[in-house]
Amino acid sequence: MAILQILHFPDPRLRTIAKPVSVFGDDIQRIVADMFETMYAAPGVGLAATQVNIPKRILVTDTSRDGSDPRCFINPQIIEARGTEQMEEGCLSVPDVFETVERAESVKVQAFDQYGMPFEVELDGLLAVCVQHEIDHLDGKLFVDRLSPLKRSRIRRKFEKAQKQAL
Ligand code: GNR
Ligand code: NI
Repeated sequence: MAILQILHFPDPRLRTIAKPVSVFGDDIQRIVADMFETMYAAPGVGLAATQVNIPKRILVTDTSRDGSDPRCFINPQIIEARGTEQMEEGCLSVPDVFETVERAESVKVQAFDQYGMPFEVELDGLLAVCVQHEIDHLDGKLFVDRLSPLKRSRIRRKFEKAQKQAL
């Protein structure tokens, strides 16, 4: 297992649209194991493969806070969405920024597990928000894209400045 490096906004690789997984083999299981290790180490409640520069439609979550609810969604699709909810979100690719985002309150998701087994699940609360946030990553979107243009450009300037100073 390995802890993978997480890309930071505004890295253009975060804009990649991830490709579906078609073969479920050892390489996918290794990616999933590394993603769990990376998410727990961060720590975060979710991680999309795009964030660790793997352009495949894989996401992992654990919203339990004690490591008791690991979930893996491969090729996830939202087949039903209900209600709206505002929640304060953060992102491991946009460190130290927390802003309120509006999303569906509950979602029904169809996906495959890491062994290629299809499943369907209805989610609400933080887990529903988290899965929508991760699916956005797989589509090259970030939660800052859902904020006002003014807020987004302020955040972008802050990160560009920080990156220049790090050189
Ligand atoms: O750790 C995370 N917390 C979080 C809080 C509210 C809504 C979404 C998230 S996901 C985030 C980890 C992350 O960046 N996943 O892509
Ligand atoms: Ni994120």
